[in-house]
Amino acid sequence: MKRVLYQFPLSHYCEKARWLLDFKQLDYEVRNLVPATHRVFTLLKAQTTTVPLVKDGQEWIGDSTDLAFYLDAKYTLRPLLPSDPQLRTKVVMIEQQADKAGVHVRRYAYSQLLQTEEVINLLLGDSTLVRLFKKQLAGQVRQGITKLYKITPETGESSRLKMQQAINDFEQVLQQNGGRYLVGDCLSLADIAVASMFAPLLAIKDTPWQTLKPNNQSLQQVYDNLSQRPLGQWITRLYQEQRQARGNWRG
Ligand SMILES: N[C@@H](CCC(=O)N[C@@H](CS)C(=O)NCC(=O)O)C(=O)O
Repeated sequence: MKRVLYQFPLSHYCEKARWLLDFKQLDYEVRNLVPATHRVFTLLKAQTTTVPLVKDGQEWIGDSTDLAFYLDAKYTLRPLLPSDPQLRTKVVMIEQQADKAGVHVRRYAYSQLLQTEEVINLLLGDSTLVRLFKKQLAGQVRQGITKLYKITPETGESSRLKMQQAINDFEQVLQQNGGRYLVGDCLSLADIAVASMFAPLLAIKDTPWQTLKPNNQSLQQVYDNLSQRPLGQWITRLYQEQRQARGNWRG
């Protein structure tokens, strides 16, 4: 039976799921869902309201963290989590911190970019239905996202600060571990989670965010700052050396 990833191309949690599946060298199809209407499907299949959602044979996995544990238990080659208990605990902790930071990256980025055409194109895709009703759908999706993620100039700014704090923290962990990986001496769930959560701010080639260009000074500063810092350079290098991004995010 086919393995399928249901996703939003723009979502960095979906990028994490794609990377996890790619790392395990598993074949899968990518299917895009339209925001808001996706809930009917995800609730029905996995009692969840969010994507990524993965179908693997008879199994439905509706959260990127659950997916990592599921994949490691079922496909034991190329482990995502170390077997050493101490390292494993560290990986789990960093992964959770990354997921939390991801909420702030998302809120800040939307506070700056939600009105742009590029974001709407990525959110809505290019189906016939979308082409016919793009304007109405765009308005509704923008409104829905603003409400769901509580996006205002104030929450955006507060998320920017929390994001910067997270960058400092992860950078420290990276440097303490020698600069190559966050935990131990090989790629783990921790690296994949942190890199996926911050990748939207680096406009890396062959990622969904390559077309999102800073449209104001605040965002330009955030991009410049991250790309010049050790964490940003490490993420960019990880993408070049380990990600082999294949453009499969398009679905
Ligand atoms: N903890 C979840 C978070 C996933 C998540 O927040 N997904 C967002 C897209 S970035 C989503 O599906 N939002 C739609 C909604 O909540 O209706 C995971 O790691 O999979």
